Amino acid sequence: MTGSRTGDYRILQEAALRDYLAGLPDIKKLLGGEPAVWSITEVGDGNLNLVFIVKGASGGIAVKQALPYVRLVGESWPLPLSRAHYEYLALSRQARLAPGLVPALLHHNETLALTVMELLEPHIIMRKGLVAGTRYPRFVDDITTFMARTLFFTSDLALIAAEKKEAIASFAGNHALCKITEDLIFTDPYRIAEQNRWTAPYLDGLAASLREDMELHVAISRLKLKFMSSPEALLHGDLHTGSIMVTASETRVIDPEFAFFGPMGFDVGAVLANLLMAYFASAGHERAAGERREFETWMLETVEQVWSEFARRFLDLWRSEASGDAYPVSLFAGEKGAMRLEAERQAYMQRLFIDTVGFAAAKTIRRIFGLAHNIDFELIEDPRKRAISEARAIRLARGMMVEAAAFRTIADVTGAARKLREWQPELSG
Ligand code: SR1
Ligand code: MG
Repeated sequence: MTGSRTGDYRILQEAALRDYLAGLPDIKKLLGGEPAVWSITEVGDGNLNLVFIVKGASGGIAVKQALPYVRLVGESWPLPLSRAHYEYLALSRQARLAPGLVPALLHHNETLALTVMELLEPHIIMRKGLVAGTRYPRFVDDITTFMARTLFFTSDLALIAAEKKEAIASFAGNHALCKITEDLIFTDPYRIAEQNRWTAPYLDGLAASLREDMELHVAISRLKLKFMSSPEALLHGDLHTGSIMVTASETRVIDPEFAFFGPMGFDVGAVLANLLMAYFASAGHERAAGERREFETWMLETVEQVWSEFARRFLDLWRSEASGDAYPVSLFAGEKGAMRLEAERQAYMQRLFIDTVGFAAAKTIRRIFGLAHNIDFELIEDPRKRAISEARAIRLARGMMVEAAAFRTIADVTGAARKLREWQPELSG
């Protein structure tokens, strides 16, 4: 499966990619027919890479190649190609831990920073479906299975200490991608930064207030420290709804190039934040007032179920599959030990919930005031309407970040979101 290390990196445009793929016997066979008539389309709409869809007479594939710079910004922002290696490593591990929930890997070439994967069709990027108001009945089961299994089985609850430390080391080189997160999520939205942007002029006042808000600066700095210094488990690292492809009956998690060992709440918070943003954006996509109420009800139910099902699955794994060096069995013998350990499991989940709430808030604020925005809000054409949706999301996020511990349950979060849906913010301009 792994390609050769010979030759230098070069960006493969259509002709070169065709030749390259034609030289891979298994891929050539899968595509079928003459390479000259394969259709090759560049479809990458993410911030970093090239993505091609290639179709032949009998099949299709997706090809992802890392660029040596940030695509969204250009060559002025170099970025190591090694992220393709970490993405491949993460995908391989996720495929073992959560079978059927990531795309199948067909070929990888380290030198070209290129990976060939199964073509996900008719799957679409979940974010696009949510903007259109589509509900996904498999989503809760699939994403909570993915998170519970990938996080639990890469944690000290499942791994012995030596394995865990080796695993941390194998992802430690992905620090350039971590630095993007450290800057774009945990720092820039709270200071003047060249690449920040927001819905001006309506959110000018809110942007300025974020830069003055010392309680928020303390809270985001605590989260940043936790992100940098808590290698709890192998994270996907960028688990937003643009990294999830869906149909009504299937879910696939893609793009783990930000993978590293970090705090579990960062992944869980990413999913919750992006669902909450889709919820707040929904009002801005209405053509008639109230037409998306049922969708919005489903969104908040989904937020609740994502946390509760994740927690249930994670705890079940802990009760039945714990084989790591943490919480030695010998320290929790007998009925008394079992009861105390169960109480500790509940306390652990409560701490994880507080982390999740905080990270979800950080993920929300960065999409409204930082460099990289999301189409949930961006596709709201009327900037005033967009600003109203964004201001509601920010009000919730500030509370979640500064008073994370006041949100005892996920229903506290959805309850606050539901109330804010009716709140009319005062806008600038
Ligand atoms: C410069 S990269 C901007 C963002 O795109 C990725 O999807 C990550 O979320 C990153 O923060
Ligand atoms: Mg991505």
